[in-house]
Amino acid sequence: MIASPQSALLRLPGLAWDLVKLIQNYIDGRFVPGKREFADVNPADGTVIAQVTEADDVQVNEAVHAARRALRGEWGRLGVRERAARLHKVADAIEKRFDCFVQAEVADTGKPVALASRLDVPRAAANFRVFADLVKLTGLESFQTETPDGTHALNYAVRKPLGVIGVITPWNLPLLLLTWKVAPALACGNTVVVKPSEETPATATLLAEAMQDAGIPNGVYNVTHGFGPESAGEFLTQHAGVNAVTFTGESRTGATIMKAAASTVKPVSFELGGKNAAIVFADCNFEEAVDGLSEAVFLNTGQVCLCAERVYVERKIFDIFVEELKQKAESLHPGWPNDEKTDLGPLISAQHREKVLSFYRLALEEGATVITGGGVPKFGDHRDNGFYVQPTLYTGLPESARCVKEEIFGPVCHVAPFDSEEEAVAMANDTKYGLTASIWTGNLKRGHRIAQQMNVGITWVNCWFLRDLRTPFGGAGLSGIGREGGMHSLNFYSELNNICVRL
Ligand code: NAD
Ligand code: 6OH
Repeated sequence: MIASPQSALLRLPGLAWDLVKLIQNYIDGRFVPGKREFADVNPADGTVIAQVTEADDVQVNEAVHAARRALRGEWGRLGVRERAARLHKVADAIEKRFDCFVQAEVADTGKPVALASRLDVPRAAANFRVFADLVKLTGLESFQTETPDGTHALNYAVRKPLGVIGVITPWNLPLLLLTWKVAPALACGNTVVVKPSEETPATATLLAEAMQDAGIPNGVYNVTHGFGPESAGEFLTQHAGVNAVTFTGESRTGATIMKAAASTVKPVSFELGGKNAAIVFADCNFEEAVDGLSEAVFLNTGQVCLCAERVYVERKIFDIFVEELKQKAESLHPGWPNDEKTDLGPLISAQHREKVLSFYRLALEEGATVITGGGVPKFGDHRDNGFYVQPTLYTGLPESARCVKEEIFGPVCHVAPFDSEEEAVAMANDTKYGLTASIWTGNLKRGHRIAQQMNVGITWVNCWFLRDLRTPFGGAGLSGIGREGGMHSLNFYSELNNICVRL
C-alpha cells in the first residue's frame, strides 16, 4: 500500500480510529481546504471518520476555470495515442494503490472489503483501460456522396472534446460510477470537474493522487466536495463554463439538474433510478435463478440501481422459490466490513435507513405478508450505532401498492406470482422507470421474445449485472436520458464535426 497525504490516515472500520482526517478539494493540481466542513460518517458504526471541506461558489468557479485552462495546455495538445497511454497509467496507479482505494471505499460506505475488492476497485481500473483502448482503436463513419451534377463529395466526421464536463455522482458505487464517466470524458480529450456524493468523498479524492502519478496535467481532473442545492452540485450545474453535465443519481435530482443545465443549453447524460423487475419461469435452472436473484436483490445491501425490487415468479414454483430466497436472505451475514464472513453491509446513512424503514412500515400498512426481515438487526456492539437493516422479502401486495411502485434502494423485494407470459410482461412493464429487467428461463426462445418486449435500457437473460463495457448502458422513462458505454460514451463526450469536401 502506498502512503499518501490523503490516504495515509484512513483505517478500516471496525478497527480503532485514532485520527480524523480532512478530505480536501482538488483544484488545478492542488489539494485545497474550503471555508466550511462537514462530517464523513462510517455507516458501519456511525462514527465520524473524517471532515470534508465544502467547495463554495468561488472554488467551483476556480475549478471550472482551471479545467478550461487545461484544455488549452499540454492536455489539449496531446494526440490520442498519448492520451490513451496516460489513461492506462491512471489504471496502473489505481492498481498500485489497490488497498488504499478499497479501504477508502469501505470507510465511506461500510460495504464488505470483499465486495469493494471484487467489484468497485477493479472496475475503476477497467473503466480507464477500456475507454483508453476504445478511443484509440475506433474510427468514425465516412460517406462518399453523389452530387446532382455527377461529381462526388467526401463526408467524414472528426471527434473533438466537448470541453469542461461536470460529473455528479452518487454514493452507492462511488468510485465505479465516477470513473465510468471520468474515463471516457478524459479519453475524448475533455477536462472534468467532479462533485462526488457528500456521503462518499474519499475515493474521488484519492483518484487525484492516481492522476498525479499518471502524469495527468494539473486542471484536467478537479474535485469539488459538497452537497446539491446551494452547494457545489448546484454551482457546477449552473456554471456557464461547464459544457456538459453527466449525472448518476435519483430521478428527482435529475429533473432539478436538467432545469439548471437548460439556461446554458448544456447536453446532459442521466443514469437515474429504477424499480427493476425479474421474471422467473418454472423451466429455469432453479438453483441458478435463486442464486442470481439473491445477488440481484441483496448485492451492496440492495443499493445498486440495477437491483430487482419486483420479482415475478411463475405460480407453479412460487412457494418453493419464495422459500429458497428466504433461506438465502436469512443466510446473509450483516457485519463489520473487514470480517471475511460479512456479505451484507449497512445502508449508507441514518437518513437513508429511515427512508428504507419507512417503506418497511408502509409495506405492513399496505397489507404485505412479511416472509423474512422487516426490521433492524441487533449486534450488541458499536454496529448498533450503524445503519444496518434486515434483508427483507414481502409477498401479497397489490401491484398498485407504493412499495411495488416506488424505488426503495435497500435489501428488499416484493415477490408476486404470475400465470402467463403476457401477465408477467404486463406487470414488469407497469412502471414509470425503465432501467433493467432480468428473465430466468430454460427456454431461450422465450427469453429473447420477452427481452424484446421489456421497456428498459438493459435486459439480462439468465444473469444479472453481467457487464461488457462496450455495450449501451442507461434507462428508459424516469430511469435516464441517453446511453453511456462503449461508443455511446465516446459520442456523448465528443463534439462531432462532419466535414464535407467536394471532390
Ligand atoms: P442523489 O440524486 O441524491 O445524489 C446524487 C448526486 O447528486 C450527489 O452527488 C448529490 O450531492 C448531487 N445532487 C443532489 N442534488 C443536486 C442538485 N440540486 N444539483 C446538483 N447536484 C445535486 O442520489 P443518491 O441518493 O446519491 O443515489 C441513489 C440514487 O441513484 C438512486 O435513485 C439510484 O437508483 C440512482 N442510481 C442510478 C444509477 C444508474 O446507472 N441509473 C446508478 C447508481 C445510482
Ligand atoms: C448502479 O448502481 C450501477 C451502475 C452500474 C454501472 O454504471 C456500470 O457501468 O456497471
